[in-house]
Amino acid sequence: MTDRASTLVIPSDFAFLVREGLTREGQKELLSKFLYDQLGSALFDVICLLPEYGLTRAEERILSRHAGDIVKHLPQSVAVAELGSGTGKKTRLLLEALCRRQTVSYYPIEISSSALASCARELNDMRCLSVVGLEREYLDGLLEVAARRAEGQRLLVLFLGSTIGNFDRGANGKFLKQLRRILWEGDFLLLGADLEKEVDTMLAAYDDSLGVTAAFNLNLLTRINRELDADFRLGQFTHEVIFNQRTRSIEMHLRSSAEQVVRVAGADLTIDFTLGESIHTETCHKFSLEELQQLAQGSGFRPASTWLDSQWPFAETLWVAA
Ligand code: AVJ
Repeated sequence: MTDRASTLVIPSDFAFLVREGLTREGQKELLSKFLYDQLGSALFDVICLLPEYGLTRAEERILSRHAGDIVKHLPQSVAVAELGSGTGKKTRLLLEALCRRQTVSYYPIEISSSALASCARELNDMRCLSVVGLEREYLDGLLEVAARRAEGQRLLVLFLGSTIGNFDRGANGKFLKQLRRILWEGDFLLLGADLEKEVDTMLAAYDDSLGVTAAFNLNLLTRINRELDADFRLGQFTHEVIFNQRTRSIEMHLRSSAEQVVRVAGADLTIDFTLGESIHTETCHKFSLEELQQLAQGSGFRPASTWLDSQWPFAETLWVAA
């Protein structure tokens, strides 16, 4: 791999968006996609192994148990595009089921080149598969896949792991409508969504006892220090997780434990923090089944089927573009 991993976002873009988020009136904010540089992606892989973070294992159980069932809903010839491939481990379960009936073109779309590379490695031995990775934003990548599809071929879009939860409410519907517009009627979306559960369970999933999620969150500041020549002192910020009752979302914050001034030279920026002021770094919305139903219908899909896990409330839902 080349060292492009750390410059996925053209630096000026990164600088611009960091500047915009940190100079905003009221709540300071950094976009959660910036959590996934090479180190952040590796830390997220560790998060998926934490006892408190049941989400990934729930989805793996669903896919290993029901992949055959899911595939039965699909027509003979489908190409598969995935938004945010991660390591490819979960996808493998589904692709194996598909490969029993056809050769498969698989297009992982990822802004993290390190994740893209590990996904390609993970699936390397699957002879029935051709993998074309796209280092793009989701919808840009999907437009490209849609343009390449063969005549008469259906698309199956995978959007797993409850990444949809990273959108604010309202923004998720808008995103799904945009996605729907790229698809043809009869194409499919397989959406993984983490469901509402006991508040303590949700909080612990994002505030684990080993401190891996704290490191994942704080890594964003090291990334800004490194890429934008900033002087965030990591010891002066703490990882904080809250459940926002109004939006029914977990929120990750980095809270300043001192009154301080931080310089971000690469964004030509000097920021004041008051004691206790926070930067909002991620929203992880938790869904209800009714809400998913409404989201499907509101964005031009017809929900075809839903699979649940018996141990951790999580839904895998298959939608058809209507
Ligand atoms: C990858 C966005 C699904 O929201 O649960 C995990 C990211 N952040 N722990 C999530 C995450 C902190 C994760 N998603």
